[in-house]
Amino acid sequence: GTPEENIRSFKFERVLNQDTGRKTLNLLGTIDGQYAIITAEKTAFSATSPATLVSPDQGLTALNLLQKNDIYHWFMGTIAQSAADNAAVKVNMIYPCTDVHIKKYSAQQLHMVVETPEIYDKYVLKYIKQKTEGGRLNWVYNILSHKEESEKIIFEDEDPKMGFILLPDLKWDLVTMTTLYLSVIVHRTDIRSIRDFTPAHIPFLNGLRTKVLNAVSEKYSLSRDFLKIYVHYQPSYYHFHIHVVHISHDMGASASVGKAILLDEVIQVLEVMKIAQSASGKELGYKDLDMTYTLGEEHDLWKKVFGPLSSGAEPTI
Ligand code: M7G
Repeated sequence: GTPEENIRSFKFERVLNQDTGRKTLNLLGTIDGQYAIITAEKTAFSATSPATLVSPDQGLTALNLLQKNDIYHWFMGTIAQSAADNAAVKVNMIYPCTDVHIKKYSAQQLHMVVETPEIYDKYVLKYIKQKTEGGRLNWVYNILSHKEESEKIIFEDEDPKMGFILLPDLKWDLVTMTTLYLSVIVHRTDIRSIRDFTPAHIPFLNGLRTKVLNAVSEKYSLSRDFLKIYVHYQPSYYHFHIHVVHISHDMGASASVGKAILLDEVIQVLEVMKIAQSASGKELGYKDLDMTYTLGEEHDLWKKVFGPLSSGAEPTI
């Protein structure tokens, strides 16, 4: 069926997660007998039309006074909406989804873990290799080959080694400037995560940073210091990419310590490694660092590696 037909035939099974602060809801269900995830997020108020909020046809179409007390009044209301240019909700559907998706979108307890170079070599690298197989990166290759989302590309540098594609992240609604969320996906396929970076990559990262900042500030007339540029460790997808987000967008876990690392910081760490490298004669890189980050209990790395290690057992990866 079409995406619209599929989403309409979604059979609800259970709530995976709900965040009343962020106004998001993650649902698990099935479509044609296959698992699917639907995530819904109420959109931010449009900053471009605050003047019409109280208008009965363009803003609050219905109002119901709940209570008043002295100078304080509270109402419940409905608001004028249009799916095309003033939507009430952004809905994402993953269909068919895998077990990994179900875990990722489920509520779960987090743990801080320290990934030493030894743990990385012995277990995590194996996990990462598994996660690059089985079509998990198809969406990335579709973007890089212009098979999907090509009309959304904001900027492309086609160089196979230094190049990349800059385009909207699927999390962005494409209109709300203060929730701007873009991705940079590099053309080269030899970098799975920041663990693969060495001082030799400094020119590559500096070039990327400059070109991305120029392209974004030009396209959206945004001052550069309104942009937060970071990478994830661990990411969900092991093909190197960068997140470019508006400074006013409160991203929650996705942009917090224990998950997000500023690109500028990565470059600085590599600069210091370069100095240490020439002083010691020893090749250095992100593979040599202890990486501290948060992991959810449903994450395979917790289940198979860090969970067992924390209770003195041998990892099962
Ligand atoms: P990540 O750091 O690997 O994982 O980032 P995260 O999802 O835990 O943050 C991958 C980024 O790619 C996320 O910000 C996703 O929203 C985004 N993304 C994922 N998919 C499957 C797509 C897609 O098909 N198209 C686009 N444009 N972005 C995607």
